[in-house]
Amino acid sequence: MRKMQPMDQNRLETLLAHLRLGKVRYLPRVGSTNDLAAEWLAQECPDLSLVVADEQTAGRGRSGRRWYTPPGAALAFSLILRAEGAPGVTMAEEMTRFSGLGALAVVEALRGEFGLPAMVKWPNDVLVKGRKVAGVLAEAHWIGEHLQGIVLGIGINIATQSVPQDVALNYPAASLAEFLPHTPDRWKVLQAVLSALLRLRRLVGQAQFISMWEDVLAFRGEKVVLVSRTGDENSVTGILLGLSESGGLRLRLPDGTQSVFGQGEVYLRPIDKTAK
Ligand code: BT5
Repeated sequence: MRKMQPMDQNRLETLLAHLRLGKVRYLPRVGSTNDLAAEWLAQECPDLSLVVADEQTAGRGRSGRRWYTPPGAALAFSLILRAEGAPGVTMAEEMTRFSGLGALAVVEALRGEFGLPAMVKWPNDVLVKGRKVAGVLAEAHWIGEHLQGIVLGIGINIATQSVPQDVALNYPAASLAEFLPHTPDRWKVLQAVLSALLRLRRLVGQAQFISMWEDVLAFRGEKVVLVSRTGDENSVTGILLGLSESGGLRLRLPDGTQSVFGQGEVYLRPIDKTAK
């Protein structure tokens, strides 16, 4: 196995200088990059500031679930998107789109840079060959009624040791190394994802963005179940048709009608893998 390239603050700044981000911060170890980025956002850091960590000791998924980032094996980072950096986009109303932005950027990077058949499991997971290689956590931050911005957290499994072994996972997981001849250079992955993010951010409010996202949606045309947060008895089964204008999931229900679901309500499962 190829050894992971070491990183430090200066190297990271040099590596990313051409992207013209805001401030950049590298930490060998942190609780959650999203938490640190949220503190930074509150301190008025510039738009597109970035927190990158080698290891997370309290990485988070949605609804307080855990995200594992062991040292030396994965990518964990959070990009700060200030509200004023995306004119024309009502960030508060577009949270689903921002989860999609992170997932789509990872998909584009994995396809473009590594030729991997990456897909989005709506709304926030990235799958390669049906296994989860990355997750996205978009969190909005407010002062009263004023939206300061969004922290877009992304975790990507790079080397085989990044995949948690002794814990029950909610979906089959894998690392990029399992689909490539060599473990990829995670800093190359970071550069590719950030480039895609910067490009796609400009499109996030447009119809084109939804169709790009829809094009890489996993399980399209297949029977899926949306497991309700309020319990299995409220689960919905249907054929996954695509996305709504706001990035909600469109399903054809057994009675032939169509319905749209928002990301706050449900978890998506293909019909034969209801483990999550
Ligand atoms: C996610 O949540 O998939 C969002 C993960 C976002 C992580 C990034 S890392 C940088 C930033 N800082 C943070 O603290 N978070 C963000 P969700 O869809 O809720 O999935 C969480 C579930 O994924 C867990 O309950 C586990 O079952 C599973 N899981 C945890 N770690 C994993 C890993 N490394 N690979 C695959 N699955 C994992």
